[in-house]
Amino acid sequence: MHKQKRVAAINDISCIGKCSLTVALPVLSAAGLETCPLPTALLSTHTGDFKGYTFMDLTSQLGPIAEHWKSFNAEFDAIYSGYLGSKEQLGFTADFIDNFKKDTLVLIDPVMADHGKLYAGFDDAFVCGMVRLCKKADIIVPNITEACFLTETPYLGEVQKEEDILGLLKKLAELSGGAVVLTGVSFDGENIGAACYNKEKISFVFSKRLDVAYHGTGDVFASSLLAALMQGFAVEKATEIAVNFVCKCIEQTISDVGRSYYGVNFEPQIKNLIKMLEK
Ligand code: PXL
Repeated sequence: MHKQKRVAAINDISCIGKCSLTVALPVLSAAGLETCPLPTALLSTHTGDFKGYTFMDLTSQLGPIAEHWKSFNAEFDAIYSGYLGSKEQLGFTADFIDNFKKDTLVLIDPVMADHGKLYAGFDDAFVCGMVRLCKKADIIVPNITEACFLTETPYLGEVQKEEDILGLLKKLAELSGGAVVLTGVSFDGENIGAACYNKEKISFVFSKRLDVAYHGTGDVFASSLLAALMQGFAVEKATEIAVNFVCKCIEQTISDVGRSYYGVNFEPQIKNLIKMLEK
């Protein structure tokens, strides 16, 4: 008998731009996971680079959806939170975890910043709220910028010193109490990847840095990491799968010039992810 695993994904729908739920749903589904969206906001595009995007906050729907789910005792093998569109949604997500956690892996991607800056609409109060939410996680997946905001560390830049990364990982692990997978780590500028802090053990996975920047790679990373964790891989191996998948998706996108706002072309690479997830 095979019991299908179910994930609750708390994240936004950005209709164009391949990020958040338009990445999480196909990636997790491809991994054989039932994925139940809790949409935090509806946007015409993501908020980076595009001008004049629409934004509809969906906070008022989240409580009633969770209440309905609770009324028939819906259960989740994982809770995955990404882009939370308001401070109230931090509170909602904390309550959702308290109400539904039961043999459940809680993965929190503290989406709020990149390249040294907070995304549009986020402020210091949101960062403090995110610090509190991270305490409920079994695993957090910040990029370097988010990690610096969470730990009140001055931005470490696109290339970092190993001692600074070790210090950052320890602070993040203390802050969350769970495992940490830190993305955007580069010691030499030539290779880029992720650092893993799991039960006091630190490991790194790198791939070649390609001289491009695409939106949504954090979502591709977190979704494929969760897919691998749900498949039973250890955090270190799951990190390797996620780094390799993101690298393949970026390579896939490079020849599609002029589309850097539109996220990565992960779809043609899904078949490779499925292969990587085979045990
Ligand atoms: O990929 C992160 C993300 C998710 N959702 C929205 C965003 C961003 C990054 O800019 O704007 C709406």
